[in-house]
Amino acid sequence: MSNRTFTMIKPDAMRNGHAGAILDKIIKAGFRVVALKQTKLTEEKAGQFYEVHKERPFYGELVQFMSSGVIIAAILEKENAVADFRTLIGATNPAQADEGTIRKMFATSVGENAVHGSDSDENAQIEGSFFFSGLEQF
Ligand code: FUP
Repeated sequence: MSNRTFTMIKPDAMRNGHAGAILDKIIKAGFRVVALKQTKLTEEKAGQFYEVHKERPFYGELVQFMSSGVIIAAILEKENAVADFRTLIGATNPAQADEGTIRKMFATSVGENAVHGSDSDENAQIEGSFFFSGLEQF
C-alpha cells in the first residue's frame, strides 16, 4: 500500500475563495503536504489528465471547466492516503456527499465539485508525476 495521494483544488473552489479552508481541512485531517503548486491547465493538458473519461458525455465540459481558471495541485501523504482522502472529500456528486465532507461543504455540482482525489495508488503516482518532478517532492 502506498501512502500518497494526489489532489487538485478545482477552478470553482479557487474562484469561490475556498482554497484556504480546503487546505486547512486537509492538513487537520492528518495529511502531510509532499508537493504543492498553483497552476492553470491548458485545454490540452486538462484533456490529457482526464483521458480515461474521453468517451464519457461530460468529457468536453470537464475539460473546459478544468482549464477555466487556476487550480492548486498537491501530493499528500498519510497512512491509507487514497481511501482516507476519498472519505474526506465525499461522493463525486455533492448532493450525495456526507455531511462534513469537503464536497458537501464547498462543491456546487457534480461537474464543479471543488476537489479531485486519486482513486487508486497507481493513479496517485501517475497523477502526481503529471504535475511534479522528483525534485519537487519532499
Ligand atoms: P471522482 O473520482 O469522484 O472525482 O469522480 P470521477 O472520476 O467519476 O469523475 C471525474 C470528474 O468528472 C468529476 F470530478 C466531475 C466529472 N463528472 C461529471 O462532470 N459528471 C459525471 O456524471 C461524473 C463525473
